[in-house]
Amino acid sequence: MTYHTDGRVCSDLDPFSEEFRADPYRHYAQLRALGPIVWLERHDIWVVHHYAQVKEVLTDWKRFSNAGGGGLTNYFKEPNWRKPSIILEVDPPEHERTRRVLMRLFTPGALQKMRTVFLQEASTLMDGVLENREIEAISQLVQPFPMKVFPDAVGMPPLDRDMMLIYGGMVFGAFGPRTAWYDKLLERADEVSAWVDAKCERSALTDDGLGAAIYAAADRGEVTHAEAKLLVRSFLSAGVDTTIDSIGLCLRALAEHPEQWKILQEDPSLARAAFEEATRYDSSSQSLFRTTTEAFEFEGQKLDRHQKVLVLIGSAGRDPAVWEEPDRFDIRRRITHQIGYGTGIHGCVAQMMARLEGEVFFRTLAEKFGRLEMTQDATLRLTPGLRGLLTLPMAIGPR
Ligand code: OVM
Repeated sequence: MTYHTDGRVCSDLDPFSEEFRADPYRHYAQLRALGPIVWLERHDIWVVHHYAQVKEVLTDWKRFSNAGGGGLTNYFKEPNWRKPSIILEVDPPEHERTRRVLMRLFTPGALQKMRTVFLQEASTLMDGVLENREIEAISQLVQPFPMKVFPDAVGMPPLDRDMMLIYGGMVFGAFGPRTAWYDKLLERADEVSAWVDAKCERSALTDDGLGAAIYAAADRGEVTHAEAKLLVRSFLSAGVDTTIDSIGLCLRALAEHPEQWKILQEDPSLARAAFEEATRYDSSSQSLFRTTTEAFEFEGQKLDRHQKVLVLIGSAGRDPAVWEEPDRFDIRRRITHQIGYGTGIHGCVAQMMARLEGEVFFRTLAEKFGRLEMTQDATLRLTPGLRGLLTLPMAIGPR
């Protein structure tokens, strides 16, 4: 239902409902048809959903702040379940200092070193998986890869899979509305936060990983040691579930488009392009939040101070104003400007590492796998702040 009050375009669509998230792209098209900015009465938030406005909001950090929180909870008005992130949930000038420390970790040299290790891990993992003919691809093939290479790169001992997925579920689940599901999820918040905290201590890290490099920056005075610990926490928060879900969705896209899988098999060097296209076509990160810092007019609508704005990057990836046949998954698409990692000063700081994980995963898959078919429909992992698969049953075979 759509209506207009005080010149506002309003809608009762709920991007956090299971129904919406089961098939978001159809609903994005409905929203795009309503105009550049729409008021969502279910949550009292604004939403933008065209590529142009998504980009504009993400670039304009002065009027669209991150200090109001990464999710629906408005930090300007209410407390949050965990200490705010000191990189995601702060604005300049504070943000510059913390961002710089993390940005420096992803030099071409550092990524090159990771690449060698990732290739080895992917190869070992996939050889093992290929001993089967039928698999549940999320738990057997997709999850194990980031779950291994990510903590190794950070310098952490192997992560307890269940705890890690519960924590990730909390971080991204708490980006959504306070429902019964939310309360249930956060029942274990104290226990899980304590687990994560312990993982981020300097003494729990090796001395040659990304975590140690963050603490070394603290030794040099670039951040405090307490901040270093929170930056390691940001890695753990943003680095595991996101890549698992992205790889899972890309795998499904390939299985659903056998002609694309064939193209990739014939030329595994397309792996990076395939992963990039999947990040446009069906991204694990569908939405982000910003909060207005003042009252102003935007696209003819009056925005008040401290209002939440939902930024649908998943819809930007399907905007026909920018993409030819946006609903087509095409790994040979010339794609240089998709914004599944966000953009601007808060654009994913580890996006080159994420791309590397995807590239290595799908290159190795293309080199080793022949048969790659879904045997049943996938089931969705229904975390409000993140899109991903819970299960993906497949029939597989070597090439
Ligand atoms: C953080 C954090 C958590 C979740 C996502 C994210 C998309 C960052 O704690 O810094 O970036």
